[in-house]
Amino acid sequence: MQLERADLLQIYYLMRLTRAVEDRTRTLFLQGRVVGGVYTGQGHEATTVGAAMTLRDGDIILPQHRDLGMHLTRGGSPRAVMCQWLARGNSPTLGRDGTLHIGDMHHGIVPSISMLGESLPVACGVALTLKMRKRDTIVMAPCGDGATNTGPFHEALNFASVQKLPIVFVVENNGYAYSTPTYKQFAIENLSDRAKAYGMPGEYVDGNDVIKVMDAVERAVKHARGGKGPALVECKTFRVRGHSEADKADYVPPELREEWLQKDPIKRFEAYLAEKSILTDAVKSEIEAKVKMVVDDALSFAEQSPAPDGATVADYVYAPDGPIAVIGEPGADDPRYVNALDTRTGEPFNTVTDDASKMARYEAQEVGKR
Ligand SMILES: Cc1ncc(C[n+]2csc(CCOP(=O)(O)OP(=O)(O)O)c2C)c(N)n1
Repeated sequence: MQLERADLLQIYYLMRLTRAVEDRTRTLFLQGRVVGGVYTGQGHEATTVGAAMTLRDGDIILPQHRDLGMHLTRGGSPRAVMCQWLARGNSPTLGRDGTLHIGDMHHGIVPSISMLGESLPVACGVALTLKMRKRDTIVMAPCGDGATNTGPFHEALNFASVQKLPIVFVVENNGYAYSTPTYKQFAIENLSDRAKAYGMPGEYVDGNDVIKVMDAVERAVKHARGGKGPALVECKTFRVRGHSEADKADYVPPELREEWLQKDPIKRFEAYLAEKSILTDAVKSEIEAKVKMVVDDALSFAEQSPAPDGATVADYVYAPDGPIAVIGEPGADDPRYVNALDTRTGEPFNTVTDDASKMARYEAQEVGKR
């Protein structure tokens, strides 16, 4: 895959930004300022940023709990992320949800579902929609090694393959599903072998080498975009922190963690860039300053943002009558504005779902029906 100097530095910036946003979040967590748990993808940056870099406008991703790198690479805003961590009223879920359930429909980012593996059938639904609409856009559906042992994973792979859906499954094999090591989870060497059982191409790659990740995922993306159906890439990486920041991960042998710390994806990419004389000390300092500025800005934006208004607590309990959201098609500037299809007429129209009086009328009507 041909990458220009600017692309390589952009990848490096995104990997550093992902790490820095998570580092700052960990500090906020220790200060008791994060509402809910903190789950990081530290060590996964080559996989998450590299995989997402292969996508283009209109493609849809369904990032999971280690995938902040995908979120930021696809255009998710660090300000929104910080607002979500601090549960501010203007966060993507309007302060209503935990840190993980962050999405951004304007950038084709579908929020994750807590139940392991359950985002994968949803990814199939999204891909089926794209296929029915004859788009040449695709879906990227990441999941962990643990998730590959759930029923929805197998159902999704089967359905995607039978329907020839444009999906790239990215399995982030990071050695553990919470405290369960991979050798207690499955009896095969490579999870990419599971692709064969469903009739789709599967390959595995060093998930800590961003160039190799992009290369492999690019092949899968080409396959999916070319109408040949789904493909799977297993990225072998490691979860260098606990399952969440509340987990000390005592069950991970220290020498194993140390071994993987030596293979840190950011350090490896730095060495690669330095060898090509792309990352000089001056360029590195410039990028570090930019990362710091973006993270500082995101945090101060979140700190100045209001808490949710308690009076609105019951808003959004019911979906508005009729419309369904059409993802991947940006609406107006209001982040809560969605393009929609009327389920009765099939006609497109726009709706602002946070219109309080409309919601109140709707809810009164619904309560009256019961
Ligand atoms: C159906 C279900 N079972 C258990 C959990 C609790 N849980 C959340 S994440 C996780 C481990 C996930 O492991 P893996 O898929 O390997 O992803 P990783 O966290 O390692 O990235 C577990 C057991 C859950 N969310 N859903």
